[in-house]
Amino acid sequence: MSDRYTPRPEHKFSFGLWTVGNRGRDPFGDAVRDPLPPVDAVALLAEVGAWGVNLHDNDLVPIGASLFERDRIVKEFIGACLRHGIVVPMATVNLFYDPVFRDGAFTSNDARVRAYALEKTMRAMDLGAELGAGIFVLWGGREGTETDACRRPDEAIKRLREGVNALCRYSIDRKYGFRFALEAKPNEPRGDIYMATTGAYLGFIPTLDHPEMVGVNPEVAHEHMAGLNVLHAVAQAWEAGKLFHVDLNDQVPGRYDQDFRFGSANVKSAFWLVKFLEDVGYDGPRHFDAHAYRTEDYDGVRDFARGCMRTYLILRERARQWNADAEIQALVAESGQRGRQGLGYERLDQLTMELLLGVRGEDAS
Ligand code: GCO
Ligand code: MN
Ligand code: MN
Repeated sequence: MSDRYTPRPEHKFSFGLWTVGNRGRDPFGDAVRDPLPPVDAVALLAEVGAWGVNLHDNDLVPIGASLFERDRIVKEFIGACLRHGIVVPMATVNLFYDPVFRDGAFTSNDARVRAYALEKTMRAMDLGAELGAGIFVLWGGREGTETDACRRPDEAIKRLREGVNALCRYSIDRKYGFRFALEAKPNEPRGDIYMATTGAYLGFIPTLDHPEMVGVNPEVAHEHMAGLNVLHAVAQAWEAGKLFHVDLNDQVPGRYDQDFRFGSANVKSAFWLVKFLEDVGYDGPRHFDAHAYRTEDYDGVRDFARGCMRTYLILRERARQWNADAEIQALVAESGQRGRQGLGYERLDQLTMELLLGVRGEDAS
């Protein structure tokens, strides 16, 4: 059944293979869902109405696969995407699972690990280009420390810069045309990850050889983990022309890395974020980097994926309603008038809450 919250390709909703394919492992317990082969993930995404699928190199091609095996897997995957009308907007690289990366990839003290990380990323770029991806995300999950005895943090930044510069050169040499989106996270899996916030990356990008090729991929949960306001991070990125991608999910501050369904933990901050993306006309992918609860089977995974998109579309409608609400707009306009002592924000926020809670009818607008 389709209604006005039914996802359509122009909404650009995407999911990673690792999101719907998440098997519910956590540090205390094993997998609860069977593996989801990539071609089945594509079918599932098409069924729920998504537009795109993203992947790490090893979500699709296992580490150590022969070239022959790799080509067979890629061909089969491209076939599934074509059959189901699913595109691959973004590709990324797994520089965190293999124990060789336990003390970092581009920032490792071991030159051989740094070289391997670069080589692995270039192969992942080859794969992404073959699949038609235009965005390449770099998330340095292992680039960090438990003890700062290991290296000077400024040395780590220099190594990271060298790495990103080399990848930009590679994209230029191969004419891939990638736009790199750097994704910050404050911690998990490392005690502390370098470049803890989107703002840190926005300071780093102008120091690169090809800053025009590099932007950011802010994630809701990552900013919330740090106790920050994700809207402000996204807005700064947008204003700098650097919002190349966005990872939507949810997270209660002060908890483990939850990766909840978009909008499920803090509906008000999700609302402001959707309203911003829609108001400014962000036209990149809306990527849901989240996963279903560990209690779910694959029907629950479908519910999870549908829920992410549906919540986004409902909030988009609420944002339009907010923009068209005469009383709300009058309050916004009045707050800029000089001479008033009280600014009326209590009333404005309450009206926003009532609109979100559904007691402010559409005729109020
Ligand atoms: C996390 C990150 C990852 C990255 C992904 C893309 O917290 O694990 O959000 O999901 O987004 O690895 O590089
Ligand atoms: Mn994350
Ligand atoms: Mn992410």
